[in-house]
Amino acid sequence: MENLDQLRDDLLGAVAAAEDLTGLDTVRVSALGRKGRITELMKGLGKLDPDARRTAGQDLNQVKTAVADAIEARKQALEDIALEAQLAGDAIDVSLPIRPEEQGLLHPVSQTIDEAIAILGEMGFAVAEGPEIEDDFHNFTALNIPPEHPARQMHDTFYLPEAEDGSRKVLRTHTSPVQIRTMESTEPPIRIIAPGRAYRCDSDMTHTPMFHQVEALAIDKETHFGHLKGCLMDFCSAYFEVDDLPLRFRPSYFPFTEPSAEVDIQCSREGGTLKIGKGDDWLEIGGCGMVHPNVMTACNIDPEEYQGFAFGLGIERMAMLKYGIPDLRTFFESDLRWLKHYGFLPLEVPTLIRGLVP
Ligand code: FA5
Repeated sequence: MENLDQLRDDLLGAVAAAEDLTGLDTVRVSALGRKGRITELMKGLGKLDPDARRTAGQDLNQVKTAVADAIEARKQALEDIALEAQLAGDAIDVSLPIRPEEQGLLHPVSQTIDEAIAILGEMGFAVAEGPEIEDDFHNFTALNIPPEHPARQMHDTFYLPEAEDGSRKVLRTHTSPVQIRTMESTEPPIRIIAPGRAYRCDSDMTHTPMFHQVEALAIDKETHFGHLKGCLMDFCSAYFEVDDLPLRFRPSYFPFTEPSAEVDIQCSREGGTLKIGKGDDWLEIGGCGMVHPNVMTACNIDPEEYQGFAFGLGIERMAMLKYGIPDLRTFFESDLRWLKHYGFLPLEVPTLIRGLVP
């Protein structure tokens, strides 16, 4: 029988020297596994005579127990070391500076819509809504633009695929269909505004394929063009925060209003910047007029009893002028530098105290 003291010392030394759980398991297999050194000695006990077997058996069992206990103790110690290392790696260093947090800003379109609603709301207009995918009747026909009418070509329309009945819906080309939907469902007097998106196949410095308008409709008895002018002038002075705003009504044509005008604001574009109220240029911000009797009749409102005015202003054009943004296409490029420069703090109440760009 091998020298058991030597064997025990060898194995306990190997257990103590195991640096990780894998190394420790190798020692365990070499000692106690199926072909381990202790196991082999156990198998050899049977060849000894009974007295020698008893003594050798007891000695061998002591070695086996000592080695097994040492392995268990070392295993526990190695697991503790591994846990300590993991905890040390995961530790939170409270002295590190916090990561910078990005704060979102309101897009100038949202800010302008908020401001327009605040001012027109104060004047007594309520907000109305309509679908962006509109039928031909509400976008054109009820607005006195029958099929084949040349005015349909003024709106570079996005058409949806033809339905089974041959009709084709459109992406609304303006917010004016909300006028029709409101007149269909509401008894006069009416005072609504409809801010929202509109779509036209158009793109240059002052046009984008998707843009926003705010529509206004007022229907009452004895409403006249003076009301329309006064309302628009008061709105523009409040929005642009300028008392003697250089604004002009330019005679124009819309099939759904008569008479009709376009509203222009004086501006300059010198040096690539847009400035309101200076220079000899004009930027159109919207169209307006007295609601055409045919439109009232299509909505079952008697034009002999009621009159009304309506206007539709381009939100981006209003923002361009107020904040000096020269190219409308930049509104929708999602450039973070642009958004940071022109954006507004989200929790700011729609404000009228913001000054014009110098
Ligand atoms: C209209 O859309 C009429 N519905 C406005 C109206 C309403 C007239 C009620 C009378 C009564 P117009 O096509 O001119 O009109 O557009 C009105 C304004 O929308 C323009 O002055 C401009 O400010 C803005 N606009 C039109 N097309 C675009 C575009 N592609 N991109 C950006 N803004 C646009």
